[in-house]
Amino acid sequence: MNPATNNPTSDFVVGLGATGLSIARYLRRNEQSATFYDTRTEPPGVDELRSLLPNAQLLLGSIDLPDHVDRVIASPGVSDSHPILVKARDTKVEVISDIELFAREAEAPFIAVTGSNGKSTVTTLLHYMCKAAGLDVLAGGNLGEPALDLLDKPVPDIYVLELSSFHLQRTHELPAAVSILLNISPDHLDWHTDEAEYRRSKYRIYREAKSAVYNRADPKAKEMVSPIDRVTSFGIDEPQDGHYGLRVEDGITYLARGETLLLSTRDLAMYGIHNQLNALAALAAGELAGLDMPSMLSVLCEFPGLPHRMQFVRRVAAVDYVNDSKATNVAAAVASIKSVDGMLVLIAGGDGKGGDFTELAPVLENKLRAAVLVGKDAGPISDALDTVMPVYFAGDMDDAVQQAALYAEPDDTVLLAPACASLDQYDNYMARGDAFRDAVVELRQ
Ligand code: UMA
Ligand code: ADP
Repeated sequence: MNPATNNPTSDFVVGLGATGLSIARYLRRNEQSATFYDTRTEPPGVDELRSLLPNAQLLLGSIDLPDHVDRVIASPGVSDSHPILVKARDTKVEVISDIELFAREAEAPFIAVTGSNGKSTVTTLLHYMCKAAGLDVLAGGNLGEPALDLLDKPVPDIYVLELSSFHLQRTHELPAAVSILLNISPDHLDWHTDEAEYRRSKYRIYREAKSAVYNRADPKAKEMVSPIDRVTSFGIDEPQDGHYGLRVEDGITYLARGETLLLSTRDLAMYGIHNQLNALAALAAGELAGLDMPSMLSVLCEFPGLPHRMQFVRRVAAVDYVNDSKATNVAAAVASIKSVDGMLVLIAGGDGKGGDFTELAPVLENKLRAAVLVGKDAGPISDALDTVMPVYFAGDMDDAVQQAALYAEPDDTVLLAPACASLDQYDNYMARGDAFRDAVVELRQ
């Protein structure tokens, strides 16, 4: 027992953001404390930590891992290459995520959702589907509300957790009732050592799953779920018995389970093929969680998608303006470009996180009226688009939208799908999407 913290183990919490504060609340509920640390000298959350745990030790800036530490609980934003975490690993100190603590303590089953893209959409669909089926449900994790804060509420029938690769990398036990891996494409290569490590962290979601949903297009996922008793696949092809996919009958595309047609994609309230896949994955997971089909389908008919994901903003001078600010990596931008019919003016750019922009050019072939690029990685994106010119540069979002309006022709779409994180110019993707919307609202008809 460390007398300074009242803990049976001497915990060292890294990060004073949303996760760090949720860990502080969790420790306080358990009448424990810890040493808190943030790599920044002026992090957020200091005042809240002081009021939650007045006696907790707080260390800031560049320091060495103290000798007495026997467990590190690390916030997702801090990568394993940070010297504190390197030292922890080298000295065999356990490093865990907040999700590991959640999984150890949760008294209700949980559904775990990951993937490079579509996580928030599927987590939210499952949240609403559970509700529609009459279950008491709480959702959180990467979606917004930190997982440990969910434990401070009355125990529900089920939890739905959105998990990032950062979470999964440091989660060793995850006995999810249902685990879902939607897709994997390169992302967060500024956090992970390389793409292989990023992929490995995603597949960790299946390790202790009681049942699993996998994407048929990913052979590695199929291999990873093979030890699990109850597995269901989803994909855009025709599904075999008991699995989910798309079927076309009389020219109409349907979401289907085996040979059973469930819902015409025209009745799906969300937009784009990627959202058809998200809907299929949610249905597969909902079935494994015991939800009834009519409740699940009613949600698919009503849920229009989350803000900043293929969100229609306004039609000006016969041009549609669509906000997909949450397309923060190349694969997401590819999915949103594919879901636009006709010609488009693309607004892209920001912090590319080490992503490879060359995949944008093929999907923009014969579809790009013009690209308007902003932010830190406008240059590399421009290089990658040299086969599908024209490309223009803009200083900020107002400039980008005004230029886009000049280049767009009637019936085109102006699409904000940045293929990059927003953090070089905005607090987050929502602020970027809001800036786009505000600029569009200013346009004259
Ligand atoms: N930071 C430091 N030093 C520290 C701690 C943090 O510089 O000691 C920086 C990080 O590098 C990062 C920022 O502070 O830029 C926030 O990091 P954090 O780990 O404190 O983040 P939280 O505020 O706890 O928010 C985290 C998730 N953020 C990240 O994974 C970066 C949130 O997901 C999540 O909603 C929240 O926990 C609650 O679970 C956001 C996110 O961007 C939406 N996630 C990534 C994504 O979706 O692409 C994975
Ligand atoms: P995440 O939480 O994984 O970031 P979201 O549901 O918030 O995912 O969607 C983010 C963006 O990813 C969307 O705006 C869209 O551009 C893209 N997207 C969503 N679902 C998929 C999918 N299944 N496949 C590819 N891209 C997708």
